[in-house]
Amino acid sequence: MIFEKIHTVPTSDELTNKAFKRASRAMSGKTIDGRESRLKANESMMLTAANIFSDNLANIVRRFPSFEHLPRFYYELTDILVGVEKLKMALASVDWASGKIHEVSRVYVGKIRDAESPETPRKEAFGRMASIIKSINKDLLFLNEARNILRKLPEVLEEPTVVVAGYPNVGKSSFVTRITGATPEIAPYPFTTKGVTIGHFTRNMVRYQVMDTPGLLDRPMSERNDIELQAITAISYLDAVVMFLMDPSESCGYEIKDQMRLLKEIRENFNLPVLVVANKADRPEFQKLDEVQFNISTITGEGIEEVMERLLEMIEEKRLISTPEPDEEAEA
Ligand SMILES: Nc1nc2c(ncn2[C@@H]2O[C@H](COP(=O)(O)OP(=O)(O)OP(=O)(O)O)[C@@H](O)[C@H]2O)c(=O)[nH]1
Ligand SMILES: [Mg+2]
Repeated sequence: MIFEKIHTVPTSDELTNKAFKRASRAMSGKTIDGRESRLKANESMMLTAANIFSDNLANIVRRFPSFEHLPRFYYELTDILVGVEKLKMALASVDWASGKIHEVSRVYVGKIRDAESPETPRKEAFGRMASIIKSINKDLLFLNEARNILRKLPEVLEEPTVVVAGYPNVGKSSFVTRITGATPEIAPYPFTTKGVTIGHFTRNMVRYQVMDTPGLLDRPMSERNDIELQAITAISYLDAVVMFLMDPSESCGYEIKDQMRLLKEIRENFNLPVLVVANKADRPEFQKLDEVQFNISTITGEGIEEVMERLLEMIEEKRLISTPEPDEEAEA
């Protein structure tokens, strides 16, 4: 998972305790007598503390993904959930503190060497370092909160994806189970209670992912607030095609005209190819509709193979459009 590398971000107190504890442990067991050895001991304590601080701070920054290289899907979700600008600023503060600690340690190496009693400048250096770290405590707390939120993002791989949309009860889960042949995993998704279901299937040695989106693409967009809309829109940055599943038997409890309206909205809000499929063809109330490209039944299996072939074709067509030919690129 993209955000899994991020460890717990320590608070300023935790970080300071750790650095000073290590610094004094580095000295334990050593006999210190004479000016030269006192000097060395204090210098070494201070450098140890400075190293612990800067290693820890550098690790915090390094473990957050670089936002420029984050897949757009995750970038959008990160932005809604914690704010990319705020994250960048907090990370910049951590970076700043690391530089500052380094500077203090450079200055105080000299001071310790020149001092009458080297304990005094070493203690002063510790004080400076502690207050630098204290000054970024709010950034550390924010980063830890961000980390806890981002870790819960669904693991959506950069694999070609079929996003299954449609009103509740039309048979989305039945379809996903049928084509993936396994119980798909459920991943939490921001602003949904049910999360997204992600399953996989392989065709011609290529692995595809199917994403069922209960609660996301199953009711009119007009009922959504801005944040929910942004969470929904993030899906359109996946390498995906949408399969809009309808239930023309209306046994799902929603009228055809409402289902049609949702289809229209998805077409308007998503810059992704949409395949319209009608399910429950086995039911007596089933009706064939002009807008529908395939009629299927997840119970009898009728039409499913044809739908799969068409979806893979659409993924391929989308690829050809969005990936420029090598010579086209050379011309640009
Ligand atoms: N007759 C018939 N019933 C079906 C078919 N596909 C699904 N169903 C039934 O429709 C109901 C809803 O199916 P689900 O797959 O849970 O529908 P869903 O779209 O995932 O529903 P939500 O998760 O609530 O959004 C279940 O009772 C299924 O057994 C079909 O092809 N024919
Ligand atoms: Mg379902």
